[in-house]
Amino acid sequence: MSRKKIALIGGGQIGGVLAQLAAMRQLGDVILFDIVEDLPQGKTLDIAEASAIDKFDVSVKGTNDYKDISGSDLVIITAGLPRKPGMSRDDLLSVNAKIMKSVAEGVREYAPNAIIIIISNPLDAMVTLFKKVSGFPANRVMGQAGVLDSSRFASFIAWELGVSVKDVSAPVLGGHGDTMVPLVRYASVNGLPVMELLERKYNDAAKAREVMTAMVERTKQAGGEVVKLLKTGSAFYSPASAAIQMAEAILRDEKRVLMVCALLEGEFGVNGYYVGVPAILGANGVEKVVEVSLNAEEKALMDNSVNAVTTLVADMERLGF
Ligand code: A3D
Repeated sequence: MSRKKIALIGGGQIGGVLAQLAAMRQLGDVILFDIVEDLPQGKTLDIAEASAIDKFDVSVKGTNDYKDISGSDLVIITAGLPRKPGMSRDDLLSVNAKIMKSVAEGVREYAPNAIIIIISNPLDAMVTLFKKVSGFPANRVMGQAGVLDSSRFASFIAWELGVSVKDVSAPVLGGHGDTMVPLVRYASVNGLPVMELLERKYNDAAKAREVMTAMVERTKQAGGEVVKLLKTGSAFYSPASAAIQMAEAILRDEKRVLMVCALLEGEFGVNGYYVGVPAILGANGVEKVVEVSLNAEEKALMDNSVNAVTTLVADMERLGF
C-alpha cells in the first residue's frame, strides 16, 4: 500500500503543529503550503530533522507552489487570519473569505479528489465558501470545530469531577461561535450521566445546575479565554489535535462518530447549511450524519445556533462571496 499524502494549507501556528502531529503519527507524507516565502520550508525542515528522534519516515516538506499538493488524499486548511483580543470570529469574515476563495481554487485545480477539513474562521462560513467554490461533493468537504469544542467541555467536566478525561464524553453541536450547543443531557462519564454525578457530589441539585451552567459558558467562551491570554493569535495546539483526530479517522477508515461541521440536507430539520453535528468519519469522508433526538430546550438552542450560521452565510453572500 502506498503512503497517503496530506496537504496542509496555511503554515502558521496551527499548520506547524498539524505537520508535526501528522508526521509523528505517520499518517502519510506531509506537504505544508503557505504564501509566505521560506516559512513552510523552514518549519518542515525543523520538523523533519527530529525524525531520527521521533522515528518517523514519512516525508515532511514545505512549498509556496500549489503544484506540490498534487495527488493529496487529504487537505487540512488553516489559511487565514486568527482573532486578536476583543475580536469575534465573525470579524474575520471578509479578509478570510478572500483567502479561502483563492485556496479553494488552488485545491480544486491540484487536489481534485482530496477530502477537505477546514479550520479557518469563521468556520461555518469558510466551509460553505470552500464547498461553493470547489464544487466538491458534501461528503468530501467538512469543518473542524465540534471535536475541539467537545474536548474543551469534556476537560472542564473531568477537572470538576476529578475523573480521567479519557472517560468523559461531552458532545457540543451547532455553529462554531458563541451560540454553540453543549449537550448537557448527553454528557457522560463512561455512560454515567454527568448531571447525576454532579448532584451527588454537591448533594444539591441547584448547586449542580449552577456548576454545569458555568462549565457550559466556559466552553462557549473557551476560544476567547485563550485569545485573551495569548494576546497575539488564538488557540493552536488543541485545534491541531482535533483536526488530526478527524484526519486519522478518515485516512485509517475508522468510522468514528465525531462532532463534525457537515452539510445538512434535512437532518436536524436543517437544509443546505453547514452545522456541527455527530457524523461517521471514514474513507469516504463524512459517511453519515448521525441524528439524535433533542428535547424542546435543546432544539431551541440548536435553532438559535443555526440562525447564527444562516446570518453569517448571508453576510458573506452580501460581501459578494
Ligand atoms: P496563523 O498563525 O496566522 O496562520 C495562518 C497562516 O495562513 C499564515 O502563515 C499565513 O501566511 C497563511 N495564509 C494567509 N493567506 C494565505 C493564503 N492565501 N494561502 C495560504 N496561506 C495563507 O493562524 P492560526 O494558524 O493560529 O489560525 C489559522 C485559522 O484557524 C484562523 O482563521 C483561526 O481563526 C482559525 N482557528 C480555528 C479554530 C477552530 O476550532 C475552528 C481554532 C483556532 C483557530
